[in-house]
Amino acid sequence: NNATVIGGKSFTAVAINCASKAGEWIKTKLGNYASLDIKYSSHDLVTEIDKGSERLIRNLVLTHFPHHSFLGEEGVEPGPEASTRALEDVREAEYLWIVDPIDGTTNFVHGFPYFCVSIALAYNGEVIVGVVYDPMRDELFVAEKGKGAYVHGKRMQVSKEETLRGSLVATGLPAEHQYALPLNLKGIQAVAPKVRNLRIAGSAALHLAYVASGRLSGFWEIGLNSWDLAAGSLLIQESGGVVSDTFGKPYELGVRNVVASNGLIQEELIAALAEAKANE
Ligand code: 2AM
Ligand code: CA
Ligand code: CA
Ligand code: CA
Repeated sequence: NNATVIGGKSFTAVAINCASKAGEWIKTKLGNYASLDIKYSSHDLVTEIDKGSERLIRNLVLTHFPHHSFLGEEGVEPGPEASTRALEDVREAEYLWIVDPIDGTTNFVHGFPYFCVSIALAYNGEVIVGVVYDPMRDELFVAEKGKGAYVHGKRMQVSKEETLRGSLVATGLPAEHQYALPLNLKGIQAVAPKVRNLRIAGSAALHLAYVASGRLSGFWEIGLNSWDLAAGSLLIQESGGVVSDTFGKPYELGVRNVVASNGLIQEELIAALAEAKANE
């Protein structure tokens, strides 16, 4: 597919290079950085390492592709309105890089080793490359539209579990406490008794990568952003899974309330959230 190569430079190769370089640097900074800022509340944190990681990725991407657009979490004011506007501003771009420089900042800050770098490239609004890198385990998850998804160079496949009852499912505890957290607590109350068990490990993008690789059968969360979801969604789709909003509408950029799974438990998971009115 020629669309993925310009002047001999593969988009995917650049995405992988950015994610590994940023990830390796982040890892050296674990437990070893100076300043911690609070963005919105004590639940919403940012460090100089988030900003440094984003700068590194942005510089590398724009050196290779100076005419591409770039949307990174740390380039956007906090809060759902600003992030919606920021996406709308660049959504029409031909090539758009969507980057979360550290997904799982709270874990990073506490030394809990579960966070990642998430990098996606969208072409005319459709995600065509997704890379998620976990530096603590040196795990690189890579997907290209129509070409499958890989971890450690091996093709990934979603789990074959057919029931919620037999599923390990993950979710998140949103930092936004007005709307997203209460809604997701309702969802947790509804889903927890129906699944084998729940995991809330603190990185949406890594949870999505785990659904793609079959380690989890499903994931849902309320109030996420494009940089949390874009790369991981392609990983799942290219591994045979399904990503939608909480009503079952197929994933596209701009979806915030997400349900993702191996496809087999998608309806059951959506129904459990709907029954508890935990979907909007
Ligand atoms: P972050 O670490 O990049 O901020 C955990 O449930 C997930 O929620 C993580 O992917 C985390 O991403 C994200 N998250 C943290 N604070 C958030 C906020 N204020 N609004 C939306 N998502 C947030
Ligand atoms: Ca953040
Ligand atoms: Ca994030
Ligand atoms: Ca982040």
